[in-house]
Formats: sequence, C-alpha cells, structure tokens
Amino acid sequence: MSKLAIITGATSGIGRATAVAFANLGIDLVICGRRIERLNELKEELSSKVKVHTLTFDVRDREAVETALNSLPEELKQVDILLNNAGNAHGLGTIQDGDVADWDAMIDGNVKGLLYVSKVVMPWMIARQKGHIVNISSIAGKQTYPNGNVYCASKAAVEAISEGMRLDLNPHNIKVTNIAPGAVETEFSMVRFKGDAQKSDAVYQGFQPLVAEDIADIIAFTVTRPAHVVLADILVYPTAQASPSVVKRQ
Ligand code: NDP
Ligand code: 8X3
Repeated sequence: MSKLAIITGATSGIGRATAVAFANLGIDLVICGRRIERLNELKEELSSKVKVHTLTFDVRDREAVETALNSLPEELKQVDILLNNAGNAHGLGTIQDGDVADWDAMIDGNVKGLLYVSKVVMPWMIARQKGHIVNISSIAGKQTYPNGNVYCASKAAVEAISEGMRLDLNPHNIKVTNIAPGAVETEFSMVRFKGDAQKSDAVYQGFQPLVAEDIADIIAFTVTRPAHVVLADILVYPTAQASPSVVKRQ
C-alpha cells in the first residue's frame, strides 16, 4: 500500500525538492504553502507518478491551518509522514535593532506554525499508532551566531519541540526526526534579505553550498528506514562549512 505525506512549505526549496523525491518513491502527497500557483504547477508535474492534493494556508494563521487540514477527506488523514518544513528567516541584524514584525514572522511561522500543523496531525497518527514526523530545524538552532538572535531562537525551539515530540509520542510508535541543515541555496536568503539579490548571492559566494535536493535526498533516506529504525537528529553541512560562521571560501 502506498504511503501518504503532508509537506509544509512545498512551493520552494527543501519542501519542493522533497515532494519530488517522495513522488519518485511513490509516496502520495498533500502539498502546502501560500503560493497556490506554485502548488498547482507542482501538482501538475507530479500527478503522473502519485496522487497529489494541494492545501493553501499561512501556517501562522491557526484557524486557517485547522480549517484546511480538517477539510481533508478521511483517506488523506491517514498520514504516514509529516514534514514540518515551512519557515524562513526575516532579517539579519543586532537584536537591539531588530524589527518586531520580523520577530513575529519568525516566532509565529517557524515555531507556532509548526505546532499548529502538528496539533492537527498528531491525533491522526496516534489513532493509527504509527507515523513519522520530520522537523526542519537548522544549524541556527544548535548554535546562535552574531545577528541571528531571533531566527536562532526559533530554530532552537524547533530542536526542543522535536525532543518533546520524541518523548511524548514514544508510547504511540511515532518516529520523530530533527534535521538541522547548514547553508542550503534556496529562496531562503532572498526572503531573509527582503529581495536584495546582492546580499542573498553573497551568502553563497566562494564555496559550494548544499542544494535543496541534498536535503531531500537525506529526508527520503530517513523515511525509508525499516520500522524499528529512526534517525533522530541529523546535522548536515556543505563540506566547506564547519560552523554557522566558519566557511572556507575561495
Ligand atoms: P525557501 O524560502 O526556499 O522555502 C520556504 C518555504 O516555506 C516556502 O515553500 C514557503 O511557501 C514556506 N513558508 C514560509 N513561511 C510560510 C508561512 N507563513 N506559511 C506557509 N508557508 C510558509 O527556504 P528553504 O527551503 O531553505 O527553507 C525550508 C526550511 O528549511 C525552513 O524552515 C528554513 O528555516 C530551513 N532551513 C533552511 C536552510 C537554508 O540554508 N536554506 C538551512 C537550515 C534550515 P510560501 O511562501 O508559498 O508560503
Ligand atoms: C539557515 C542556515 O546559517 O543561515 O537556517 O541560519 S543559517
């Protein structure tokens, strides 16, 4: 029987690449994001391989999250994998100069949004006494770097939530994987720098960063381990990176 995955943040980067990887494994998909046209394009691309359902909502909007997920037909609530990937950094600067709207976007999206989605999906997994939750944290959640402050805090929260889920869902046979990537070239830095392509490009200059497909490949490996095996915590760097701020550039 084919498996079913819900992916948040499937319109771009890691989420989109993972949708493609899952489709290649024959995993049916519920793909989520705010940009409906991108979801429709992805659905069109993958529908010859697997069943694809789209859901449009902002993870920060609790009511929208609940309404969208609860609107799924019963067969699409039989979820085997939840990939909590939606998220972004907004801004890079000292905490004393921080923009409160950016803080709200990161805490509400990266932390509360992940919780809102999980709150709906966990009971479905508990009812079936199986499932796998994969949370995308970051190196930023393991190590705070200068000017990263609130983004790092939001990802440290994801690390703690992953641990909490692993402990509390343990009686229910539910796997929890936390993945902490280093530098992955996606739309991430364009969002962080509010569309400033020069600043965004500079992040990845002089070294070979990870690409979204590298992380998707690892997620695909993670969700295809035997039932008794869980990869609990995965840190992934590009070879040129040794910490958030130590990168060997040409
Ligand atoms: P992208 O900007 O390419 O993708 C972000 C995805 O998240 C998009 O699909 C976007 O969809 C979705 N998203 C963002 N905010 C919301 C929201 N409020 N509601 C619903 N969906 C939202 O970046 P990445 O692929 O790099 O990022 C994916 C995850 O990986 C994030 O959690 C990020 O923090 C994490 N990460 C990224 C790293 C990197 O270097 N790139 C390294 C470590 C972790 P839409 O805009 O359509 O809603
Ligand atoms: C994304 C990686 O180092 O820009 O989470 O925070 S970093």
